[in-house]
Amino acid sequence: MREKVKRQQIFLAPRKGSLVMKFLVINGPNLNLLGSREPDIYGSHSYQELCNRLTDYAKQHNSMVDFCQSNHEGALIDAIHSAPGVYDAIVMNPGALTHYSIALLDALKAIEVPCIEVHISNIHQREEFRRHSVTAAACVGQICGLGVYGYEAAMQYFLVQQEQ
Ligand code: CA2
Repeated sequence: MREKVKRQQIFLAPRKGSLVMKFLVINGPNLNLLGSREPDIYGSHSYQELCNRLTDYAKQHNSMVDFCQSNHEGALIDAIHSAPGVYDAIVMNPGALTHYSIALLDALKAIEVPCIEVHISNIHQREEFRRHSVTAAACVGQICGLGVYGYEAAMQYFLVQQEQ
């Protein structure tokens, strides 16, 4: 009997080194050009630097992150469809597709993986057409105007939620 209890305790204890969360970070059209121009709006970090920063952040929190950047709407939809059963949370900057892609909205609605929408710039301080997000309706929330830190803030939100 004592032997049985011991085995149960071993099974229930969190495995040393096991992942806390698996994130998928999706970036839409033109975000591969980060850092190459318009630094006043999008900052000076390159896309690769953003990925490195988020990879480090995930590692510090015993988590992992995969990235998808595409200039093609269909590829972004495929990435969203691939998330269930693989990732715990999505952090997504749909780029300009934010403002008009009902297809991305439908893809996010079709899955149960929670998503936070991130924008590097403050879309509410910019042109009128950037102020509305079509995709945010399928997201837990939206972070904008905090630069690339916004991606990290979104990951942190999911990590805190996961702890509760
Ligand atoms: O602020 C954001 O993160 C945006 O999602 C960025 C999109 C824009 O269409 C959205 O309204 C707001 C554009 C991304 C273009 O990124 C570039 C970055 C550097 C150089 C060229 C493009």
